[in-house]
Amino acid sequence: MPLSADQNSRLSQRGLRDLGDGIARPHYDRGGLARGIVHLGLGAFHRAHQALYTEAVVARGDLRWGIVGVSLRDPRVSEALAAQDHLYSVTERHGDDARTRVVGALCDALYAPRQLEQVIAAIANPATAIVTSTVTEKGYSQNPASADLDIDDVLVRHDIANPQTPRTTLGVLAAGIRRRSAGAPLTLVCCDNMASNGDTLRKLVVQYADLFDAKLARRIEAEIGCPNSMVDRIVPAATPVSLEWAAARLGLRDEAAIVCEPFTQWVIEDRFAGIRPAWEDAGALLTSDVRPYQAMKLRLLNGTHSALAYAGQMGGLETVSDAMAHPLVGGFARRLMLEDLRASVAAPSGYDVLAYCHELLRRFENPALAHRTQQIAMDGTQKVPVRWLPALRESLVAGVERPQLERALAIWLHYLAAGHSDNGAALVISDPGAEALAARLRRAANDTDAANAALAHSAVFGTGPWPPVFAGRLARHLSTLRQGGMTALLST
Ligand code: CS2
Repeated sequence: MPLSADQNSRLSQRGLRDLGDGIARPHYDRGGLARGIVHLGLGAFHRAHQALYTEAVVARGDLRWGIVGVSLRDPRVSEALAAQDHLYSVTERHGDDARTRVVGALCDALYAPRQLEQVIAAIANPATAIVTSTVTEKGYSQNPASADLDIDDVLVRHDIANPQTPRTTLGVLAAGIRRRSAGAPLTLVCCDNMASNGDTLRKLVVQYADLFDAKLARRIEAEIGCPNSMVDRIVPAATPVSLEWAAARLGLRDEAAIVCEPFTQWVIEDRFAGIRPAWEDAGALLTSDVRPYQAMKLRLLNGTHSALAYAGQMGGLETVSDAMAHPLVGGFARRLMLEDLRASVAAPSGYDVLAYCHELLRRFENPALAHRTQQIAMDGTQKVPVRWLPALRESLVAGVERPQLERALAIWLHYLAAGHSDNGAALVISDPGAEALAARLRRAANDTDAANAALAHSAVFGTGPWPPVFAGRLARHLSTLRQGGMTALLST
């Protein structure tokens, strides 16, 4: 603990010298940073993931890659960062081990609804070669049933009518690209947990642009790079407790402090329109095909995470490590990952998937991370179709039963319909798409109707039919859950 620093004063450029010796910090000239990257969605994940890869590149002397961060929905992070010279700390913790670094690569933090002109100008700036994004699955205005642009969305309609003053991610991107001069190559790197995330972003932004400026749409198709990427690091949202902990460690207040796990991975398709940071020097893997990595990570990590989240919520288990320590829930998560999900994954070449699974389970058990099951449970109607349903459908087509995955699905549906945990505590469900599905479940006359009504909800389950035997098993699970809760289902 640094003795000279005052825990009540704020992290700042000047305050860097007061930090304790054990805390890494930027030693390069921050004032000399060019603004080569714009990032949309300035949440904890970006700051603990892509920004750290960039920080390592900048620290090696390539000052072209300062980041202009943009918040699209909530001003709090950009305000907190502006008040501390855009510096923030990242502490990697596993058990009792902790390593802290203050990151300097962020040059600016804008709040789009208030500073839209600056955001558009930053994307249009010829020095900007990359726009990265972490705006969550629902931030791309995609219609889940068709996988195309959701043209009925009110914000999309607003942006099509007012392309100069957009509110959506796609609208902001298109407005910036529209203003860029020709001959300044730009690459969009989508870093959200979606299959073929780069291809998806390209399709959506082209569909959006086509609605008001066909020339712009053709230009995006021809000139903009959209590599797919797989991102991985467990980064829980900050809490008052984690901020206090960071302040005690730094000896300074850091209102944007992050506490995350040590593990980090980034696999990016090497398909850039122009220059890019040498992220491989910081450990990123640049490769020609990201899809096997994406499928492996979305199914094994995110798929198991979602199951832990819903079982955890039903069992009153606050964090992922609590859920892993619960004999029934932990055992269920292990079998789900090691048996059902692993069998559905084709390994990337040279990859030991079993070792990957064991490492994942160890990461989930990390007691130093308060990763709340409620956080992971958010937006299930966006996550489940990516994390569980492809594996389930492929297996059913092949005539293979996936008992753990089917139980996970039943627990999620029960969670949506019940609205309270097994011991009666009210659940906080944060998912704009949930109500439509929950209403179908609640209206059903019995469990068979409920299973059929859920599977017919195309926004989540797609338009292809599901086998009746599978619907029958799901109905039986729903009935067990209704009568005895999650514990009864996982004890069978
Ligand atoms: C989590 C992810 O909140 C969630 O849905 O499953 O944020 C997960 O922690 C990251 O994808 C890990 O890389």
